[in-house]
Amino acid sequence: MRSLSISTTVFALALTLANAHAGVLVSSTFDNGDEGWTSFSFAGVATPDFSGAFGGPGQVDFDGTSGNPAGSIESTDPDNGWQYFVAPLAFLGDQVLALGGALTFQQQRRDILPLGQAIPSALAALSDGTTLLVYANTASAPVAGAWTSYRVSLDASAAGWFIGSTGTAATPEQLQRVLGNLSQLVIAGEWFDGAVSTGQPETIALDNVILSGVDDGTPVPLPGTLALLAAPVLLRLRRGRL
Ligand SMILES: [Ca+2]
Repeated sequence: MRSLSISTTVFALALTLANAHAGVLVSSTFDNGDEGWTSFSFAGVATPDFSGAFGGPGQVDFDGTSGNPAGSIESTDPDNGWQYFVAPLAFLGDQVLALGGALTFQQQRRDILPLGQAIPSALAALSDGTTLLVYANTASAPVAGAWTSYRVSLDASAAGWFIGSTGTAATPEQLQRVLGNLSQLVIAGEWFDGAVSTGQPETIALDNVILSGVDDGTPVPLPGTLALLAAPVLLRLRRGRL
């Protein structure tokens, strides 16, 4: 009966892991590269202007040794525009299943700038090419030496979302329409207004970007966390205790 028991346990473990990933539509954990992510320098002074470019398109740097776990990308602010990370094609197109879910990610500061300065007014922005929606930022800036988790709610009520061109609250129908035909998804890539004039460019790292149709209120489901949860069961399996 032991083999049956082990099979049942393995099946249950697989089911648990599958459930932990339930709702994940697309993700970037940067295990082996930048996965097509880039950056963009938008215009704007106090707040980003997503309809205009300051420095325009830019590259990100892949870091194969740093991450949560290893593998992340980072962007060093090259100008006085507003830097945002730009999602690759895998995150675009019809993502209407994300309605009711969330966009989560983690960031870490890789510079020595003092904190508590300017905060970008938009944590993320979405567009279908016609309507640009921004998600109001109430989060604190990432810090050095630790990964800070961020969540962009995609609740069907569209709470927290505003129309970029007017600043008025987005409607549920607008959020659904934009998610159904995504042509742009950007994530804040700098938290300090200004760059080269300080002599210490701001560098922000990004990891574990997850677009999910489920917003269960738990922290970002990291691969490392899943491995940790599974470890005791696997250990017991190896020891023949199950
Ligand atoms: Ca990673």
